[in-house]
Amino acid sequence: MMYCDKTSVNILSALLLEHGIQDIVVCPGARNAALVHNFHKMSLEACMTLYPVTDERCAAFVACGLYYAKRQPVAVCVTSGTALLNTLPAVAEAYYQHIPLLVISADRPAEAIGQLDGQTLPQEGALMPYAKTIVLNENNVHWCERACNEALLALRHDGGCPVHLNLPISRPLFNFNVEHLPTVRKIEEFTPKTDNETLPKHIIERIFNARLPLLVVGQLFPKNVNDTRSKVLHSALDHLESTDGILIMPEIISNCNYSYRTVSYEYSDEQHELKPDLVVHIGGNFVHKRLRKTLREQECPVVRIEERQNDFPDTFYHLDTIVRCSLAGALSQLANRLEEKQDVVSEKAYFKGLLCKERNDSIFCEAGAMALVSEKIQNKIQIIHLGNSSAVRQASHYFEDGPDFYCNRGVNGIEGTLSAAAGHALGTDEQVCVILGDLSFFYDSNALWNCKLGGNLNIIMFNNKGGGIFRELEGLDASPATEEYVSARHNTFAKGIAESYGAEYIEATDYDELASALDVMINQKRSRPIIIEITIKQ
Ligand SMILES: Cc1ncc(C[n+]2csc(CCOP(=O)(O)OP(=O)(O)O)c2C)c(N)n1
Repeated sequence: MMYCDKTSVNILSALLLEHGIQDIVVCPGARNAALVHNFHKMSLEACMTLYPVTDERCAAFVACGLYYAKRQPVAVCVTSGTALLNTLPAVAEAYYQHIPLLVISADRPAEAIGQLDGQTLPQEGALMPYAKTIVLNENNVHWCERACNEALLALRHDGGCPVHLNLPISRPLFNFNVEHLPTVRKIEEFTPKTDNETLPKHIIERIFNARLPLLVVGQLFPKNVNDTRSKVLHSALDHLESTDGILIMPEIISNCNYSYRTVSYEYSDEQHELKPDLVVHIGGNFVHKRLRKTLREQECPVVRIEERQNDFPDTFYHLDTIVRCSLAGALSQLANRLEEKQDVVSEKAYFKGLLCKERNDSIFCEAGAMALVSEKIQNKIQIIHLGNSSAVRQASHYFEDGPDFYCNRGVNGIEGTLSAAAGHALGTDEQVCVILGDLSFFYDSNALWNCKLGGNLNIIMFNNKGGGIFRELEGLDASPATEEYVSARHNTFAKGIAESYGAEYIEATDYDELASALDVMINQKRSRPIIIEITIKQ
């Protein structure tokens, strides 16, 4: 007997075994037949026990009963439509009794939902609020591995809970011609029992024994006097950096003092392959695409240190362990254990050598203007908000570490950059500077409609008459819609807005004007915000 030919079903089957699921209650149906077929084959090979139950409402309660007897996570597999809804009473019961009940539902592919197909209803979220849905993609191996692991590990969260795994399965449904289940990536999860425990010993030893361990740092808050957590976290990172026992690659918005490396990586020679043998991943959103791409392409295992209970970021596609513990604690623990590694020292030297911050003064361009802005305000203004799109990218090429960098990078929206900076300026007596593009500025210009704003809000807007980032995207220039509809080209200026809201306004159209505008911004006291509009010819 062979396995079915569905990638998602075969990955799930293999991971059920890896995670030790031994009991599955199965219900009849065509859409879930490939699942039931695989489970049947696995039961014949004595890997698991199948319990056929026709009524899905009973089936899910039978699964609860199996848990009472065995105290091991248990699964129920149902077909699409109301079959899934009928598991809801047992799922609610499982929720309140902390029963690790995995509901595996087969589904129609997304295009069939709402199209009057048989046995079809929206299945995602159907068991909420008692069980969250994790959806698989039929053919995407990375997605299936991550999602199956996430679901199987989530069963043990909160002392045990129900989880819903939904598998869209398309026709043909009944090809059984695959000889072996695939070799799958099992992800391990560690949650220390007490707050004082952090990384498990074997993870520390893996990092210690790696030739070139790489710590990739996404967005982190800068240190702040009112925030002990960030202070402790950054001093742990600095301590770790001083060991030379791990190569740290942070971004400008990680607010670490070695962020040049990530941007230097963009300049690095194709011949210079960064080949870590272990990646440790911390922090939030990551801006630089080249490093992310490299790590996705390499077969290098990733350990994620995650403070949240439910997040499961497999950003680099090779997650093999997720440790849910205090980040600062974990990094301090590592810093105390790690020792200098030759490969780390030479990679650090390589990236330092790549630093290139020269600007070409012959044409007034965004890069040159950003270089001048960074030169002028670097040591004068401590709090800098960066707009999404080009601002955060350009800034990381020119600013040195030192200021506190903020960015609405959680979801990269352009709508609230100015408002967040305005809020920051309202909450502090220090100077706050926000650097952003024109669409971001005009979108959020209502932020200035606030009579409480004082002279500590400094706005530097790059007006390139539209979403400049779209002009850089390879291939998009082939579309005649790009300028008018994608970049949203416009001819709007901030002068009138500044007048309406009582802000000071200076336009800069070349380097000299920009330099003197920045001098005014830095040196003159004022009672209302200032806007420098850098107009770049397109
Ligand atoms: C709320 C929201 N709408 C749309 C987008 C999609 N988007 C990403 S970048 C961008 C253009 C931003 O233009 P601008 O602020 O002028 O910066 P530039 O691209 O010129 O650097 C847009 C519209 C978004 N990120 N957020």
